[in-house]
Amino acid sequence: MQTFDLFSDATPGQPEPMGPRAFLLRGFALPRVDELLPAIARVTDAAPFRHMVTPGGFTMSVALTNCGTLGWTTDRHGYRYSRTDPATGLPWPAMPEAFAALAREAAEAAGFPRFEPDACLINRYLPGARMSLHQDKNERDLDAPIVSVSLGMPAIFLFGGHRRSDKPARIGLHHGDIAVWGGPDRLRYHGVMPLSDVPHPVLGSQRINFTFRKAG
Ligand code: MD3
Ligand code: FE
Repeated sequence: MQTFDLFSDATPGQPEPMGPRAFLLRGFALPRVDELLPAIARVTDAAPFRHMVTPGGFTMSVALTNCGTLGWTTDRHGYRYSRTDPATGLPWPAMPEAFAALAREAAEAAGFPRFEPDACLINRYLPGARMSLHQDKNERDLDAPIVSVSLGMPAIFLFGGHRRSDKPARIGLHHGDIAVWGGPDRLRYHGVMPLSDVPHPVLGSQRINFTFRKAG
């Protein structure tokens, strides 16, 4: 069953600019949620969420998995993209067609036509989980945008500048929102504030974010 929020009968809003080539597409994923949730379940049945360790030796509060040709991983040796799940040695699950189509449409709406992601990182936040300020720079093709889909509980996204010391803006990300970053905004520092427990009617006490990239 599809559930709707107060604004779901409004025509989709214009992309909201967050930077020169960074846009927030409020509610863009809502018409697809009924396809996305079973697709996520198929991925996580084959490659369950797990907490990885950073090169500095900290266990991440966010649990993650991947689908697509390449998956993002971290361990004591560093961050990298891998064709296989380190837990099983098997290839990551294929990227569901519903995922790839949504990522392409969102990128196009934000001015990045012909986006063909080969990696989809799926992050799961439970209450208290956070992501400290960082840059995403393990991808070979830094000209391709990043597309991020938020589902479940809301989060406060921190959108910084090109130096770690630049004071970040705080942006609320809600169920169904998609953000797209490219060009000069691609390497901006960003993070997520510790998640408050405001259970979502469908997903409960969790936030799921999936991020599409061209990594190879
Ligand atoms: C902004 N994930 O997995 S959305 C990550 O909500 C990550 O799980 C967050 O940061 C999350 O690396 C934030 C994705 C995102 C990705 C790349 C960006 C935001 C970005 C690059 C530049 C600016
Ligand atoms: Fe990131």
